[in-house]
This record gives sequence, structure tokens and C-alpha cells, in this order.
Amino acid sequence: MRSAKRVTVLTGAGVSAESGVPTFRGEEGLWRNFRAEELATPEAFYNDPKLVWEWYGWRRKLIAPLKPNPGHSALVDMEKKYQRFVLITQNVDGLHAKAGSKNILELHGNIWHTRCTVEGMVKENLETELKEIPPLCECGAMLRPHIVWFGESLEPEILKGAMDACRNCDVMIVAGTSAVVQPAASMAGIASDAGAFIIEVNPDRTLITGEVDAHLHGKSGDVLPLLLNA
Ligand code: BV8
Repeated sequence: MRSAKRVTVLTGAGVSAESGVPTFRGEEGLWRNFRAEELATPEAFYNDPKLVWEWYGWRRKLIAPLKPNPGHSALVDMEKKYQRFVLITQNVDGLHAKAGSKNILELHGNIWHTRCTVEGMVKENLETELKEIPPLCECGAMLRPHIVWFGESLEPEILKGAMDACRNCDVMIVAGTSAVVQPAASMAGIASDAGAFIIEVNPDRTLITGEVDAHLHGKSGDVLPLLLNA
């Protein structure tokens, strides 16, 4: 970390856990006995847009008052220390931006953004109580969350930026992700193949723990500040 010039970080739901955001695959990952994988798909949305919007409405209301935690803040300070720093996140909660991170790539979108299902226009909507479910665009078409669902492709520009950040870094920190969901789960391997030193921050072992150079066993809210100050 001291000799690095370029640092790339990949975060997952675990980095927001200490802020109170439920992770996906933890025991609290359920909503009305549905799993995220059942609701976060285009099929689920077009089959029952009201149900999927009720799930997102519940998450928006839960996330709205939550604050970034010391793990988010450590990444804000870390960004200032390096010539090149890219923060890639799978999280849609917006907490990295709320903490003050600047160079963020939101791989899976943002829960505060809606997209018109006809025109494709993306807008910010910060309502914690959606006026109507499903919300409609001025054009009359249904709005959807501007989120990448399972089976949907990531935005090419964002994916390209993320892959570039993995191939061109001295150190990659992978924090708070179970490394299940693709293509995010392959990014540490891509960085490692390009010569980066890979640091994993997670209280548990994950699918990539066996391949990383250092596994810092602990919560991101504790470990990231220690890493920054070390
Ligand atoms: C794609 C938005 C190309 C939703 C998310 C069949 C058809 C099509 C595709 C597939 C298919 N089979 C497989 C795929 C690929 C699929 C995939 O990976 N599926 C998985 C389930 C195997 N991927 C896709 O579909 C992607 N698109 O591949 O496009 C394509 C297109 C068409 C056809 C083929 C290919 C799109 C994936 C994006 C899905 N959207 N989110 C929403 O959020 O509402 S993914 C969802 O999971 C969240 O974004 C979340 O961030 C992400 C990953 O989960 P994690 O962040 O890792 O969270 P998790 O709970 O799992 O783990 C938390 C970790 O934190 C744990 O390790 C825990 O120990 C740790 N932790 C806990 N507390 C702390 C902590 N760590 C640190 N500190 C703590 N305090």
C-alpha cells in the first residue's frame, strides 16, 4: 500500500452492513420470504411490477436514513492518497457517494435512480415514500429501478472502466463481497493476472479467499481504517 501508485477497490454489500443495510446472502437477506435473486430479475418485474417496486420501496425507505460507516470514510481518505484510485461497487445504496467518494463505478446501478421503460431516460428520485406504485414516467410508461438485474448486462462503459481499473492497478482491495455474482466476482482474478497484489477484507472466507495475496479477517469498518493508517 505504501509503494502503490494505483489502487482499485471492489466493494459488496458487506461494506454497508455496519451502516444497517441488510446483505444479500446473510440471514437477513430475505423479504417477505423472497430471495433477492427471485425479485431482482426482468422477468419478476414484468410479471409483477407492483411486487418488485414494493421490495425496492421497502429498501429505499430502510436505506434513506442510514449513514456511511468508518469503512466508507476510510475509502474516501484512501482516494486522496493515491495518484489513481478507482472505487468499483456492487452496492446500489449510494453510501459511497454519501460518504464523499468521488471516482465511483456503480456496477449494478443505484436504488435512487429510476429509468423509463420506454424512453430509457434515467432520473434521480429520492422519495422515501413512492407516490404511486409502480411509478410512471411523464410519457405514461412505467418506470423501473435503474438497477442491473440478474440476466441483464452491465452498462458497457461502466464495465469497461472497471476492467481497465483491474488491469491497471498495483493493489486491489476486495471488501465485503461473497464473490458469487459475475462479472464482479472475476475482477480480483483479472487484477491478479495483471500483476496486482490482492487484499481481501471480509470476516468470513469467500470463493476467492484461496486466491488472494492477503485475507484480512474482519469487518470493513474496523479493517479499512487500520489499513489506511498502516
Ligand atoms: C450478466 C442488483 C451478462 C439487484 C445485483 C443465467 C442467466 C443470466 C446470467 C447468469 C445466469 N447464471 C449466472 C449468471 C450470471 C449472473 C450471476 O452472477 N448470478 C449468480 C447468482 C451466480 N450475473 C448476472 O446476471 C449479471 N449480468 O452476467 O450479464 C449476461 C447477460 C445475459 C445472459 C448471460 C450473461 C448481473 C448481476 C447483477 C445482479 N444485480 N444487484 C439489487 O441490488 O437490487 S447483484 C447483488 O448481489 C447485489 O448487487 C450485491 O451487491 C451483489 C453481490 O452480493 P455481495 O455484494 O457479495 O453481497 P453478499 O450478501 O453476497 O455477501 C456479503 C459479504 O460481505 C459476505 O462475504 C459477508 O461475509 C461479508 N460481510 C458481512 N458483513 C461484513 C462483511 N464484510 C466486511 N465487513 C462487514 N461488516
